[in-house]
Amino acid sequence: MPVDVLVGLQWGDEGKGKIVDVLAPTYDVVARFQGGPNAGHTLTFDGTKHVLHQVPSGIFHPHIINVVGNGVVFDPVVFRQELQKLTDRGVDGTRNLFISKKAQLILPSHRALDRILEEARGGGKIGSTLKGIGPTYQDKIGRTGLRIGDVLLPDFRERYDEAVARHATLAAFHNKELEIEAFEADFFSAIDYLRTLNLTDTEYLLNDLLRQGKRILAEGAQGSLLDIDFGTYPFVTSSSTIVAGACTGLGIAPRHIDKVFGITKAYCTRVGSGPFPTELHDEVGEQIRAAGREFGATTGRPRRCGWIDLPALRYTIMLNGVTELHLMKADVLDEFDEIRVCTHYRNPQGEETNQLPDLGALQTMEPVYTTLPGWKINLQSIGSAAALPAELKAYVQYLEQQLEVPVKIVSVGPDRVSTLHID
Ligand code: 2SA
Ligand code: MG
Repeated sequence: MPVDVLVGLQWGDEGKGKIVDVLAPTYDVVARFQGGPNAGHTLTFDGTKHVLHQVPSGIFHPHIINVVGNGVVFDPVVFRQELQKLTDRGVDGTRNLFISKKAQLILPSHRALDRILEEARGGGKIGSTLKGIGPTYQDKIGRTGLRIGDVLLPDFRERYDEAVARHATLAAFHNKELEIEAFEADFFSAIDYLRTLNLTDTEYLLNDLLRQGKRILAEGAQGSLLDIDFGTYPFVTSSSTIVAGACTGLGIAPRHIDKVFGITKAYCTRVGSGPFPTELHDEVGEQIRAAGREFGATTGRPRRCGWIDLPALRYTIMLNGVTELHLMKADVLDEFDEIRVCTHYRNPQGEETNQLPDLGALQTMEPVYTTLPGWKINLQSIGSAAALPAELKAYVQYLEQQLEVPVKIVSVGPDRVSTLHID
């Protein structure tokens, strides 16, 4: 079964881009199945840091076919900029790149609406990345969206104008104007560029490749706790970020899926609003943020930081059927005397649970911790899993025992080479 899926088990930024980059050489295809320019996948190698938003993380490997699937919302302006950046660094991103004609197109008016709707929420803001994600998925589900394939139709401009007129009505409802004129020239020139790329029915392409025995890695964006159904709704993104999203977002049947890589940090972060039971508001949280350089790869926002949360991880491992865990950014905890792990929650009545309750209840939960000793050495210099300090090995073993899934990778630094495989 040649499709493996990689998903984030927390609120995004688990280090998925790095792992795709490390695993990519063993695959023939890397495919994005949901999300869009809200994603920021950071890859570091040969001393250079690359941040990818919409381009699949297989792009640095010339033999890999990169696919932007139908489940994605696609901003042509951001995409062109990304490809240009890659070209400037000597990477030809377009050769083996295919974009689904069924992916949804993000228009300048979607971005404008994202801002207007977020402002209208007053105190209940989602903390959107303001990339137009929510309004574009709204149009998709409302059956009024424009798709990539539409750019090939002779009446694309009319369809665009109709959509913008509809969006202007929505903005007017909030006493706002779209104010997108300044962005339109850039948008249409990006559309012209888009027409020169491989726009195709990627579900046929992927299934043909499967028949040929090719191996596909589906690259998830954001994290499972931001999933539209199972995340901390309404403080979520607008797509299916769990493994099921790979089937609908690529047109691949479940029977083709084999391994599911669940990516988690050795601690936990969140950008945007919403509940985060283990969040630290003290200097420990500050220390994690500083050591982990925890700022959004897309928006630069400081990320909220806290300890690892086992009830949340058990939940997302269950939803995704995770077959192996990858523990990221262990080196960020190098300086800590002790590492805390939230094992379960306690509600205001003193009752304990190890399940993730719904939003209202979740906000009142108090995390219950167990404490493990820190390792207090610089992990970045360690070259093999066997050489990891005993305290980190004990931490890994504790997680495996609690979560009932093996940890197969421990990452001890941002570079490709700081990725230690456990046999
Ligand atoms: P949106 O823009 O509608 O998807 O926002 C809805 C919520 O989803 C969160 N979200 C994210 N959380 C973490 N990382 C994401 N990507 C960027 C990164 C974020 C950045 O990789 O660093 O640069 O700030 C991401 N994308 C969406 C978002 O914070 C909202 O809570
Ligand atoms: Mg990110």
